[in-house]
Amino acid sequence: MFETVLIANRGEIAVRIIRACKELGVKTVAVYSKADRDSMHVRLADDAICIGNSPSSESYLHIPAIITAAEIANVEAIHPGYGFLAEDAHFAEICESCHIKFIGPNSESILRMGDKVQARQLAKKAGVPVVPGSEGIVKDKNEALKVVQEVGYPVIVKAVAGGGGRGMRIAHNDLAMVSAFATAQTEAEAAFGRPDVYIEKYLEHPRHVEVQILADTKGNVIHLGERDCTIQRRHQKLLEESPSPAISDDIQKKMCRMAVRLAQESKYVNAGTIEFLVDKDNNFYFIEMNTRVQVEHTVTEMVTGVDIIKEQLRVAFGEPLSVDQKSVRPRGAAIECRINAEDPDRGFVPQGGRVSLYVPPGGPNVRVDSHLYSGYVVPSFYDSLLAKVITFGRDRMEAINTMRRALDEMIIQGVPTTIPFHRRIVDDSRFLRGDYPMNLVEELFE
Ligand code: MV4
Repeated sequence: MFETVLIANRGEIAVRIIRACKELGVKTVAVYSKADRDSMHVRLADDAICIGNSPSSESYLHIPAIITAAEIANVEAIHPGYGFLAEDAHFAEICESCHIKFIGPNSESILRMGDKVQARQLAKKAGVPVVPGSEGIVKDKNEALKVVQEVGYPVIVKAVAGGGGRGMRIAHNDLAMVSAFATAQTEAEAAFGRPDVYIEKYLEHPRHVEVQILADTKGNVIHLGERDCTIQRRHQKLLEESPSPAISDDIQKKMCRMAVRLAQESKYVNAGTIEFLVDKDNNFYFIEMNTRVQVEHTVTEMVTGVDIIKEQLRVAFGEPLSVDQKSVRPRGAAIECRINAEDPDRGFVPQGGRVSLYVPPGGPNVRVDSHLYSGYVVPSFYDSLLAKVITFGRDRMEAINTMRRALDEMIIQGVPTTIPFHRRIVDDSRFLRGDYPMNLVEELFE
């Protein structure tokens, strides 16, 4: 196993990775910006190097500073976490060329799956259902109107270099199509440096269900079941659960089988997530693949008992997965609530500040992944995630009851949080029935 690993991230995921490393006897090197001098991941790591000023561009996104820190600390590998450089193929390539193991897929996989049209074509080739839509990139509005003739309105225009909902535009008729197409191209150019867009049939009120896969360098590819991430607000996931309450067992089995097939076909290695949409007729369609560990990996860990970060470290070191498909038997149900420093009653506006008192929930079947402590100052330079509360139950209702109890126990004073939002969601009748629409949040809060 590696001797020393650098964590090129911050906050709760940096703490999470340090914990996995410690349990494997791996030494850890934290990197931090000036704003994060007093943060938890700096305290927990064996060593810590300041890599620059507070803005992400001058620290967590500053590749020369991170590589320099890795060289100085003489680490064998870098774990990128999620966000920041986790899906930056250029960064993975630089690690490879500096003989520093990038803990994740190789740069070629990141590049290919980051191109949403290539990913879609790969899925099609692997026999994985994709949303009806354009073959590839749609060059101009005439081509766009031709695609619409085949699939019919409504359609959604998506950025090839986008993902996670960024740069998407919906159109319900030709007039709207023309402007949506032009706007999506302009936005894609501005946001991703590539104006290329593609078109899909717009699915009304789909469920967002994703499959966790793990693949090692020995040809083993397994899935760890699915997660339902339908409760989002402006493409930000707020609550995730496993298993999905919205799909039948046979759909779930087919979806997981398809996810494994796509990973095999694309010779994927390490942890990855295959995202699907499920429509109201229970058809599922591949939309994109994430080549990183995700915030919500925790609910999969709770129902399978597999430590996904440890598997990432093992695979990166060249070891086989410590589990095979037969030994993965998800049981029970798990729910994760993302506690953000945002005020749900003021449009979820992010707000930093000093946490005067932090009392996490505890007791049976409660897990809290967080970097908070009493007195911690939440910087306003980074995303607003403060903590993830994850609860487990033998069935979904038990997990919900435990979540309700955990949220009532949790104290975070000094900054506004989304705790009241989650408290309302876990009491909402549609949520309790498990048939919540994708815009439940907008309906409840706006
Ligand atoms: C869609 C869609 C409807 N039709 N694609 C893309 C990124 C992913 N995070 C959500 N995305 C969507 N893609 C087609 N063809 C609707 C969404 C969507 C969504 C889907 C399920 C649950 C919540 C959602 C929130 C915003 C957008």
